[in-house]
Amino acid sequence: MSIINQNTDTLDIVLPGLMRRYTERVPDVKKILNSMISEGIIGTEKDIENDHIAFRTMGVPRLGIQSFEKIFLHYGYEKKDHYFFEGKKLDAWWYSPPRETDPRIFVSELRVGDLSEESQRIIKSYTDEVISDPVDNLDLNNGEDVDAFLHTPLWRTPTLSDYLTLLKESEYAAWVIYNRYYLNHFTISVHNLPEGYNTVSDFNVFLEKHGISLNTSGGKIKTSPDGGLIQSATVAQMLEAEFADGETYKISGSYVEFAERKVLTKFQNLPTDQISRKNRRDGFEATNADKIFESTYTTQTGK
Ligand code: OOG
Ligand code: NI
Repeated sequence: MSIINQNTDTLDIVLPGLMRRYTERVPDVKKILNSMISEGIIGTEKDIENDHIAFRTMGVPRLGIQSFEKIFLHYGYEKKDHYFFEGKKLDAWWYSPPRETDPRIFVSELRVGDLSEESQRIIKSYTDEVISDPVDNLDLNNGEDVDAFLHTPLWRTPTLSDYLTLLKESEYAAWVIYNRYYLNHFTISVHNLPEGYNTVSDFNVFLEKHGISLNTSGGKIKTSPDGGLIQSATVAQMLEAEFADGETYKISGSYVEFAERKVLTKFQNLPTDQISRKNRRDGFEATNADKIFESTYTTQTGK
């Protein structure tokens, strides 16, 4: 077996593992998929094209993107463009997949050093428990180990008071201190769906008809300046979270995103049945992403 095949075989364990736990945590996923099936938009869940998945990380030594990305680089993902979110104090990169059928990956990282002394002290009190880069101690060829790693806490359960202090300064920081590497969202590609559902605008109508709440930050439809990437997202599902000492509190979990990628101008004359992923607008867009991050923010979840 070639190295490439071995690595994508492992990816075929890791990706379904992520989707399984995410689907359990986010009831909107099943609700949307079941509504798509009952309305005849798709035959089965397998007909869904997953445009991308996303993760959030803490930018501290031994963790953050430099650690996390080693997992997916090993499976043949390729690091692409960088995005910077000044107001939210975040960096992000996207990764293109080894196969056209795999989702892209979007990974962001909190610029912890840009936060107040107090928030930095709180974050480090947790992340300092990680004394060596955990990905270096992982057998990346063992899909079950990687799956377990992505769903095992790297630091102790936070206290509610630390969570609430972080929430005031950075909603992203509070999200990661509790949710860690849990999948932040998966993304349904809408452009290959049947007429009436194949634009974000039409798909949003379908979602709202089925009682799904959409992120309204910057408007429900987020469009890139070049017009080629159109996105929308649900408001994150709330979870009853258990904090240290058994205290419970409702916090944001994960959400679902929708993406429409337009055919690039130079492929405009291709017959529809010959259009594949490489003929469409690729990558991400910082102005869209900036608003999509807010799907987990209290300004959206508290509406
Ligand atoms: C990621 C938000 C950005 C996109 O597709 O631009 C994003 C996040 O909420 O962590 O998903
Ligand atoms: Ni996204």
